[in-house]
Amino acid sequence: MKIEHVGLSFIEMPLKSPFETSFGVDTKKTCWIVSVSADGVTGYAESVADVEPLYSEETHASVYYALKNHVIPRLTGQTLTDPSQVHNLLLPIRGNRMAKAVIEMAIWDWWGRAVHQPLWALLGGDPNKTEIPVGVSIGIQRSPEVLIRVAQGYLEEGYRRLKVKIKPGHDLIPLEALRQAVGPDVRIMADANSAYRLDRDLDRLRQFDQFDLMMIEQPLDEDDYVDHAVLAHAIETPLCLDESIRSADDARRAIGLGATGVINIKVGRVGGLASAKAVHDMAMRHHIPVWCGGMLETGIGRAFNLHLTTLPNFSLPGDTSASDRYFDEDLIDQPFVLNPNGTLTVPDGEGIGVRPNLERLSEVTTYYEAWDLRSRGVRGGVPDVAGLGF
Ligand code: OSB
Ligand code: MG
Repeated sequence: MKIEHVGLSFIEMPLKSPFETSFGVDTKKTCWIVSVSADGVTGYAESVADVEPLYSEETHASVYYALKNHVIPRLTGQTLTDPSQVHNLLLPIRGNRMAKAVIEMAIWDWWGRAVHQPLWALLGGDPNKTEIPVGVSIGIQRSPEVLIRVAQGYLEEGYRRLKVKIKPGHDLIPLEALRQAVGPDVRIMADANSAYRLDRDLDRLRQFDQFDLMMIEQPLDEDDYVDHAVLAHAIETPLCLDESIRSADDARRAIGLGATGVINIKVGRVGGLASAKAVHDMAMRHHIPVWCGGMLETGIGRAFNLHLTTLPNFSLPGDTSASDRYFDEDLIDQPFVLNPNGTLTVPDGEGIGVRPNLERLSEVTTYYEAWDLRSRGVRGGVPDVAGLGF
C-alpha cells in the first residue's frame, strides 16, 4: 500500500457536561479527524492532542505541523507491506507521539478494511473478548453531594468502576463521601494528573489508604519515576502511571524502579498501536496489569480503544465509556451503548468497524485540508484560521 491521499478535518463537538481536571475545564471536544486513502479504501483515526499543552506537550497546532513537515514526508512514496512498519519508519522522529499515532492508526484501520479483517484480529487480540468491561472517569465536581449524585447515576447505568479526578484540596473530603455513599464493594480509583508533590503532599497521600482505592493514577510529575517509586513504598494503595509512560522502554524503566503497579495505556500518548501493544507486552512480561485510558474521544477513538483492549493483559476496566457519556450525538453512525452488564461490545466488521457519519462530520468540521501525496510533497506552516485555537 502506498498512501495516496490524506484528509484532515478539525472538528468541534460540545461535551454534554463540562469535564474538570487538575488542568482546567473542558466544555467541548476539539480534535483532528485524519483520513488516509489508497487503492479506493479509506481509513480514519482521531488525534488526542488538545488546544493547549497541559496533558502533554502536543497541541492541535503541533500535530498539524509535525504531520505536514515530518511525519507525512517520511511516509510519502513508501510502499507498506504491513501496518507495523509505520512505527519503524517514524522512529527517528522524537516526541510528537500523538501526531505519529493518528496517521499510524488510520493506516491500521485502512489495512483492516483492505484485507477484510477486524483490527482486533490484526493486533492478535483474544477472539473471546467480545465485550469489554468499562468504567467511567468523573471530573472534579462542585461538591461531594454532586459527585455522589453523578457517581450513582453512572452506577445505575451499569458502569463497573468509578474514576474520580482529584487535586490537592479536592481529594480527601469527596473521596470519603463517595466511599461512604456507595459502600465497600464499588471499585473506586483516583486520577491526579500530576497535581501532587512528594515533599509537600506525602502526609495527604498517605491518608488515601483509608478509602480502599484500586489505585491512584499519576499523582506526581510525569518525568519523575524516582518520586513515584518512593511514594509507592510509602503507601499501600497501588500507583498507576498515565502521563509518565510513553513507550515500552518507559514501562520497563518505571516497573524496574518500582514506580508503578498498574499502567494506563493510551494509544495517542505512546505513539500508536504498535507501541501500545509493545507497552502491553512489556507490562505482561513483568506481571503488571494494564487498562485502556481515554481522552474524551469521539466514537472513532473509542473504537480503537475497544479493539486494543482485546489483548490479554487488559485485565482491569478502562475509561472507554459509552457515547452518551460524552455527546448528545456522536460522530459515528452506531453510537456505543453500554450493555446492561457494564460492558461495551467490540465493533464487528473490517478495520475498527465504525466510520464517521460523513454528514455529521461535515457539520462539526470547522476547517478542512487535503493532501494529495501522488502529485507533490507536502510541507509548510500552520494554517492561520480564526477559531482553531492556534
Ligand atoms: O488523565 O486519563 C486522563 C481525559 C482527558 C485527558 C486526560 C485524561 C482524561 C480522562 C477521561 O480521564 C477519560 C475518558 O473518559 O475518555
Ligand atoms: Mg489519567
